[in-house]
Order: sequence, then structure tokens, then C-alpha cells
Amino acid sequence: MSLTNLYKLHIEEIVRRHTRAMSFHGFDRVVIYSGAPKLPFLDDNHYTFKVNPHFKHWVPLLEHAQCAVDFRVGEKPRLIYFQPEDYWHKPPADPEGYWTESFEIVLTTSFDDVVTALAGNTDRCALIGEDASCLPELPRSQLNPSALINELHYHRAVKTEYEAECLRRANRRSAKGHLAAEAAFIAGKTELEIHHAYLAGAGVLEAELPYGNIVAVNAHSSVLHYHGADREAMSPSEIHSLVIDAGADYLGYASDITRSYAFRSGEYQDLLNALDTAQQTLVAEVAVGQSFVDLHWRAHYLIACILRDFDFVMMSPKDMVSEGITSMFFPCGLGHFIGLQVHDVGGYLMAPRERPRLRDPRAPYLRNARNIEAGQALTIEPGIYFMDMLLAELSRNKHSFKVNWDRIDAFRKYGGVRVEDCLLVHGDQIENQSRDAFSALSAEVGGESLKLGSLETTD
Ligand SMILES: [Mn+2]
Repeated sequence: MSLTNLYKLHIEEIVRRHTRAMSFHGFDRVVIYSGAPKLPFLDDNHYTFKVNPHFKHWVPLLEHAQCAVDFRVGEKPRLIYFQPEDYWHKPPADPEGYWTESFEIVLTTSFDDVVTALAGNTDRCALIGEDASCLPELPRSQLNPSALINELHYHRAVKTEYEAECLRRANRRSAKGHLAAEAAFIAGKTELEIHHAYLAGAGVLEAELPYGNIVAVNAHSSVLHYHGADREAMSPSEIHSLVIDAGADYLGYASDITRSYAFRSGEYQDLLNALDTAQQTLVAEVAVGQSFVDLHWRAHYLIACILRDFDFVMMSPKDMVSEGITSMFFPCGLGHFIGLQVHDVGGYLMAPRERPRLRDPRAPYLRNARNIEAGQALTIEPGIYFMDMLLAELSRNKHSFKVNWDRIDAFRKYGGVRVEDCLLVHGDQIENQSRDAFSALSAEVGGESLKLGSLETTD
């Protein structure tokens, strides 16, 4: 089905979800404000504008500041479309595309006109946005009502078919970047050059990335969110490993893919192969009804098996998990929801009108404690890291004597290893959107039709 038709079904579902949540929480109107550009202190150049995710849930407009969706239960949604007359910046183009017929569009050229267009009864109106500037008469208690927002966030975990297709395309765009980055790494390029190769391959501006690329050569990958970029060339003998965690955006939907590469065959490639096998085992175990927390602990068990098989720790895998040893090598969570935001919301929310979910105190950084449901989009990203800080902690642990420190010291130069894919859960199967994207590209490479950086159309 084309995006045009998928979008029609998407907007119907968004209207249904809002209608249900608004009715329950006592609202009959919701205004969703896209936000305004921000200035750094004493500067006149704006930060990159990031639109309110609730706004782009309704309409695929990412650069459109000071616009608003105005939805009254039972009525066609209105879009207050701000098109300033401005010769300094590229103003938003006239509204065009498959989404326009789903809205009654009100064109405005000044923010005062936006305010005028939204003026009206606010008794049972909620505003979702960074501030109430577009609806100044609104009582403060109706700005971002948490009960309403929580309910919308809860349901956002389940994607419409339109969203699933956007996520699929975001993965394809990202896979192109990853192939280009891999080639740059194998050619001995610097972190900065690998980053630029990724952008060129994906065909995107850095400002369009859903999160800052993590391009970590050698020990840098022991930093989970490494955002440096070495620009000094190394001799081939100094290069060992790359972890690259980089995504792409498609109409406001994010992909989040991590790949690790060995510069030469040997022990790091062996560790990577083992981790990759564990990651695919975990992906194969994702199933409707399963607890994501249980899957997180299953990942700890599989990581413990690797730590034993590679002679890092001489303990039974079960004991390694229960004694917290695996957490010294894998301190983060197994994965997270993905969608309008790279770490999408709702991982800890209760189903509407149920009791809240509690965090597992042993997994403080796990971002998702819900059971797996059809329609969810999530990542699976196990890793093994050799972090100086946590290894120092491990050296003070009562089990320190069971650790093969010589072996660990030999691996510090690799930093770590991580493999991450984006999944979409269907009722009867799991779609691995990241691996599917790589497979499709390698099929294209076979046919020599791969154009790195080529843009797909929106339909
Ligand atoms: Mn991730």
C-alpha cells in the first residue's frame, strides 16, 4: 500500500486514540503546538529545531515551527500552518502532499494570526506543547495534562502500518550510511572521516540525524555514548575495532542501528561473532506476550556464557548474572521502544487505568518494562564493554579472583562490541527492519544498482 493510503488509516487511528483519551480525561479539544526555534545565549543563530513529537505524530512536518494541530472531538482536525514572510530563511513551502486532505488548513503569515486562529473556547481544551504562547487564555492546569499525555504515550508504543513503513525506510536510509562507514573504516579512515562517509552514504545532513552518531574506534567504544571524533590518521597496525551506532530519520521516524567491525581477523572478530549470535538468539526469542525485563535478563545469561567461553570470568553463567558480574560488562539496558523519538516513550507506563510498572532495581537503565505486543517497534542491543571504571569496581568485588585479568587487559584496546537492530513486532512474526535493510542493499549491490545517498521518494 502506498504511504498515501497508509497515512489515511494512520490519521484515523490517531483521531480514535485522541478521542478515547480526551473523553476519559475530560477534554473535548486538544491543541498541539509544534514549538519555536531557540537561541543560544547571546547568539543570533538558532539551535537545530526539533519539533514537538506529538505534532509530528499527526502530520509529517519536521521543520515547521509555530504551527498547531487543533482537534475537536467529532470534527475534522485543523492545521494552523505558519508561513512567515521571511527573506533570511527558507520559509515553509505551501502545504503539499498526501497529508493535506486530512486537515482543514489555515494559512497564517504572523504568529498573531496563529493565536487568532486558535482563539476560542478553552473550557475543556488541553494544550500539548512547550509553552502556551499560541493559546494565552488557557488555564495553566490544562497545559500538558499528565494523565492525558501518559495515555497517549502508552498507546504510541503500538505503531500504525504507516509508521511501520516510515521506520522501515528509516532503516534503509541508515543501512546505506553503515555500508559507506564500514568501507571507510576498512580503508583506515579516521573517526571523523567515517562519520562523514556515513552521512554521505545515508544522504543526510548531520542536523537530520535522530541522534548524534557514535563512531568509536578502538577503546573509544568502551564509552557507551562516545561523541568525539578523532581526526588524526593512525597506521593500520594501531587500528583494531569500530563500533558505530548511527540512525536515520524518515518523515519524523527514527532508526537506531549499531554495527561492530574488526580491522583484522582474530580474537575481536571471534568475540563479535559470538555477540552477534547471541543478539540473533535474543531477536528470535522476541514474541508477543513476553516480558521485556525477562528478555533483558536472558541477554545477561547469554553474555555470561560468552564471558565464560572466552575465559574472561571463571564462574557459572548463572552465578555471573546473580552476582552482578555481567552488569560490569553490560551495564545498560537490552533495548528500547523506537519511533517518533529514538528512545520512544512509554516503556514504563501503565496501561491506562492500571497500576504503574516498577523498575527492576537491578536494571536501572532498562528503558522498557512492558510486555511485548503486536505493533511495537523496539531495539535489541546487547553488548560487552571493557570499561576502566567498571573493571576497577570488578577488581574490588569478592569474585575478582575468578576474573582472568590478563585476558581482560588484552581486550581493553578494543573498547567493546555491540550489535543493535530495530524490530517491528507482528502478531505471528518479528520483522527485523535493520537486517532486512542490509539484505535488500546487498541484493542491490549484486545487481550494481546501489546508489549511496540516493533519496527515496515519499511514496
Ligand atoms: Mn539504541
